[in-house]
Amino acid sequence: MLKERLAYKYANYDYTRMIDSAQKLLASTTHHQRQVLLIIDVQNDFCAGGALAVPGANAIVPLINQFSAHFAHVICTQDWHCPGHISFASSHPGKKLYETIETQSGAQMLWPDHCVANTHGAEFDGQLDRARCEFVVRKGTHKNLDSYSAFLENDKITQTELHVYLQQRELTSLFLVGLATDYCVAFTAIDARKLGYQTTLLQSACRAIDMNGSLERACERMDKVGVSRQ
Ligand code: VGL
Ligand code: ZN
Repeated sequence: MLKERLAYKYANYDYTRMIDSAQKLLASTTHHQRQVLLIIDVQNDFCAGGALAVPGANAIVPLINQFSAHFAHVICTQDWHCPGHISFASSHPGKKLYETIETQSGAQMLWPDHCVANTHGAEFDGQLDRARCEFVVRKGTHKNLDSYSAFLENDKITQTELHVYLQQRELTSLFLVGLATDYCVAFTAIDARKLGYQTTLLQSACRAIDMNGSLERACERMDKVGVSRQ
């Protein structure tokens, strides 16, 4: 009797479908939980009025804020140099802005002084919503070593904390936005692919410096290693 009653009762439940939909939900949740919005260098010096202002930088900030709301994880990077940094033209008397010099870690483009640690220029743009930012990565912090990538500095040996942070949390899928597409965004995306991350550039929320074909070259290099550009 009981068996029949139970059979009747449970006949109303379609367990296969319930398990199936639960698994789907779990799979999609898990996937979402592994996705990170990586906001590259949205700092005053790269925005309007900054020392190395990227054209159109301010226009992407509201879009980045909208993206932030939809990600389970949000991480920001900061270009963070000491005074007299090797990447500053002013540190090399006789050398001009945007000239390339040879250093121990390879070719180095010379930039205006920018993103000096603990100055206004290094702060995040005031319009950037960081309410959901869980981790900040600083790069280029060594005086004699520049870093475009948020993973590996330009000597290709020195690592930031980013890879370890992501690995420990099993965050495997990265969506990149920010500045500048052809430098820090591209270098970060390429290293991300080399380290095995699924990597997507959200191009509408990136802006480039684009000097002497640098954007086109960066896009080619990204395509070659399997960065998805959307
Ligand atoms: C960057 C040049 C120098 C960047 C940083 O964030 O793309 N570009 N330092
Ligand atoms: Zn820099």
